[in-house]
Amino acid sequence: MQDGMGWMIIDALDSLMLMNLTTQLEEAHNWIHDKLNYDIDHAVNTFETTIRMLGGLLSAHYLSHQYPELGSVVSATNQTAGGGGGDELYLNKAIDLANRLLGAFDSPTGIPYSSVNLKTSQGVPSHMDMGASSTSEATSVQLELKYLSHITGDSKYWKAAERVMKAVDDPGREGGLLPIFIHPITGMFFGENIRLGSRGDSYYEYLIKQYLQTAGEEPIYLEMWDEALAGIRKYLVTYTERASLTVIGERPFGLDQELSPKMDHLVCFLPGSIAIGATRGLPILKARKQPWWTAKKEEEILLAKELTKTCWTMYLQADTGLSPEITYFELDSQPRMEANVLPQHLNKKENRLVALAAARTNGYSMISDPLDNKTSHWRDDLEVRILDRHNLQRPETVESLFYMYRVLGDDVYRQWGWDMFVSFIKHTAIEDVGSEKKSIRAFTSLDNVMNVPPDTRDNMESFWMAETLKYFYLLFSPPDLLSLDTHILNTEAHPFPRFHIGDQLKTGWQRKQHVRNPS
Ligand code: DMJ
Repeated sequence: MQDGMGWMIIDALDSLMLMNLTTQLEEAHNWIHDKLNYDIDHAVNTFETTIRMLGGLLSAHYLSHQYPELGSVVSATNQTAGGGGGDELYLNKAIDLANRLLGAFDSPTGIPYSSVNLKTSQGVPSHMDMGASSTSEATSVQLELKYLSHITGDSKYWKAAERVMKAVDDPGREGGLLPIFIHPITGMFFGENIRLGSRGDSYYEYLIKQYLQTAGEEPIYLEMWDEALAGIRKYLVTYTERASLTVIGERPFGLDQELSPKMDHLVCFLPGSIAIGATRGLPILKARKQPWWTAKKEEEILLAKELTKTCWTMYLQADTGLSPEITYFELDSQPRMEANVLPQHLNKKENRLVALAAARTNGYSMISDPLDNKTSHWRDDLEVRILDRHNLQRPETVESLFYMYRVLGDDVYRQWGWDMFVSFIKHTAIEDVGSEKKSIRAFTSLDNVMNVPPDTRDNMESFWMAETLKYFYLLFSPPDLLSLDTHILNTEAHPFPRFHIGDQLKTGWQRKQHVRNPS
């Protein structure tokens, strides 16, 4: 592995294309051409390699074909036969990588092992958690595998992806909410920890995105998403004690046990997913005219707005203006849940939304009121623990700001995004001390966002360039750049086109008939 796997380079490829950074793109292209070799005797994480490497190569392939002016560094040898732009280098590398990754899915249940050796294509179980795989990791490789089947016409990737989805759905878990570990040998969930933070998050994200990916031709995923969102609202959505901020809690010991008021920054992907799920990627004014629009969708949009605001408080609470990794929220001693804030007698749907907003927010008009920086009632609802004060330059909040802005067109999301961007530049940019001109050499994660100046970490995750910066860029771009009614972005922000499923590919499985808990 002398030259490494080029994580940064490949994860950033499509950002370079979208931002028209042609010099860097040419260097990246040449490195991939000359150095990238996946024939290495080394175990890699199945999920991370799929979302970052396979996802990055596939979106570079897509953009270089669809927008040749963006991927304009193709060498003659790699050019598609017949011209028309495009670069087969990315697709060839993607196919080679995917064939190696497929060995991870060769388990008795089809649930992928947590790692895979790229040379032997042998799955490697996790060294921890009794060999169980993370639920979100097993279920967040589907968009990439399915898109590859669509491009190549080879259904083997698609089938591997669908087999996992059947395996996690078969047990028929209450409210569509899954524990965060699942065993690849037995197919049994491991523990009862249910959360939308680490190891749970992108399971939910990929339900709605799988539905959108195939232009609505796999309705099973809309059903699963609707069920899970109802489960989230029933078991996890709660409100803070003073300011009635809407929070997604965790159920570490199962749905019938106590709600934990812990919210990872990772959970902040959720409002964006709810917004594109409700409108199917359309701007809201268009979505409201569609035959499938219902009062429930309005409630979901309300929830997305409330959650985006909560995610924004995670930034606003810190002196750096940047969010810590985890925030704890102060709840009532008996946490208020949506079901118990809604007046029981309400059944007329035109009143439900108003009642929902008013009753939930306990007297505060949280949606329209700006958060007053001078008064502290909302600040007293947030607590950051010593071990959780770091910031890895994660994307989830700006990701949701991007989706909320595209769907709702409310400038407040650009304003919050701009404030966040300024804070990132101020506190995570490392200046080049050697140069005479003031210039930025790199960016870094932070150790403690609550102090100014913050302690830095000398580490930059590849999602900073793949996701966080791309979402900032897209937040301020015109809506026809990666239009959301024709694209989806994978969980690492790599864009793929939506497509029709065709005759060769099919879902191939049905949900078992469980007595599923009504919402
Ligand atoms: C990324 O790799 C992906 O967004 C993943 O879904 C979650 N973790 C990081 C970013 O926080």
